[in-house]
Amino acid sequence: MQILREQWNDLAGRFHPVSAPDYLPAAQLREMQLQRLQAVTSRAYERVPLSRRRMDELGVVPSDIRSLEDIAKLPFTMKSDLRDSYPFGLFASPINEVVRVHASSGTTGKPTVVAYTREDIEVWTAVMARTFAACGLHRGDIVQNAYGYGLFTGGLGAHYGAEALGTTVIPISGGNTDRQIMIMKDFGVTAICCTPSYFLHLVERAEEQGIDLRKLPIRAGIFGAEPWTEAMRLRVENLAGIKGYDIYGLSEIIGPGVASACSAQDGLHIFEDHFYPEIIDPVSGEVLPEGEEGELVLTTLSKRAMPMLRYRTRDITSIITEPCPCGRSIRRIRRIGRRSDDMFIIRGVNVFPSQVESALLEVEGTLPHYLIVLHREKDLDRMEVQVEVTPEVFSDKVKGLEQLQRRLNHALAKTLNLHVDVRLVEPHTLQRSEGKAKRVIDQRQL
Ligand code: DLL
Repeated sequence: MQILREQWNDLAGRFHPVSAPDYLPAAQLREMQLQRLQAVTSRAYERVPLSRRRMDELGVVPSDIRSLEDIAKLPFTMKSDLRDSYPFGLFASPINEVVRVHASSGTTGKPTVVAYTREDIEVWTAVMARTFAACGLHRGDIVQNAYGYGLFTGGLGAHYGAEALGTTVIPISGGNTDRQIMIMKDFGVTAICCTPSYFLHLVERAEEQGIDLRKLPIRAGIFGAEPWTEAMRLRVENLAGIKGYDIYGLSEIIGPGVASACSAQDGLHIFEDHFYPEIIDPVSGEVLPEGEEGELVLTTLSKRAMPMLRYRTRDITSIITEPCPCGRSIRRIRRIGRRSDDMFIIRGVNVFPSQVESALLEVEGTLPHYLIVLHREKDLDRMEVQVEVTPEVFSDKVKGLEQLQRRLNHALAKTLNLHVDVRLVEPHTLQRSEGKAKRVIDQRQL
């Protein structure tokens, strides 16, 4: 923390000392990763009974880790391991060294709990400061932090990082959209942090109030916490006259601050001095060659309170092998458009919600607010996509709506290879979320 506070960043927002680890020469980075991997493996083995048991079962001891490739010898950690050890079973630090806990809401039953020592908070702060720097923010920026504060990691994670970088933070948290718009306008906000779906809601509400965000000083959106498509990024950038940066993270690893887009807006740089990425085949668990698409597995290299060895994120991506034009040497992953567990199967066809989003955005006249409803009719699976139309289209003649429906049917059939029932709904009928959007309702009794 001390070091960060003493650091300055140049107003051009390009290179500054906060971001120095982003530019480490590859050989130096690999060496640092190996040392940290050896240390974290020992820590987990010595202090976390589950890690020791799993390693014993595989006949692996920490001294077997002699190269980075040896990581493949270690056991995976899964979400269910956190649930089964609820609440504090995976802590590697005594509670008097744990200065913070967060928890994910958990759709079924108990939440999953994660812990931080003071050193962990410092690392988190540093990677979030590097995130904001990569998104072009600097001292003098006024940052509206609309990620939720509380057990969710988004609010406090972004808060500490933005403060450490020297920006002015408005800790507004999520919700109360009218107040968000008032503050954005009155305080001359230059950047906002929230989920992309919430930002879309905010733009729409501002428009209703006759406020055009393109005329306000806001120039950047630091968006993440849910999958969103490249088409959605372009739409949002256009509507609000901003640049939309994709940021990625998950509570089990640290929260936001695992990976971030940069000025090139092409993939997300992983802060791999702290989080070691692997891509595996989600079915066999085998490590895939660099560049291939599969499930992202992350190992925390410096986490003290709750080290994670080979955590299976379920997020699908690939590592980009080409160097980035921004000059950072840390590797990039592709935008995460889907999770291995958000796929559903309709009449034998695999469908991801992100494919639906891309198809809808190809067609003019709809708002990117949509909901997928799955149901069963006479033993046959049906998929309905409810999509809001723009007010202009809605007030149009029936003929226009029919044409739009046909175009959407066609775009969806082309992308999914599947007939989908499209239901056009009035603007504002689908529920808006203040955080992560819910895109699928499955009413089939499987
Ligand atoms: O969502 C942490 C976060 C907060 C990230 C704010 C970015 C900004 P969890 O609630 O544990 O943590 O959810 C983690 O959300 O495994 C992904 O499936 C998804 N996710 C997060 N960021 C992105 C993104 C936070 N940029 C889960 N693109 C992850 C796609 C994302 N999915």
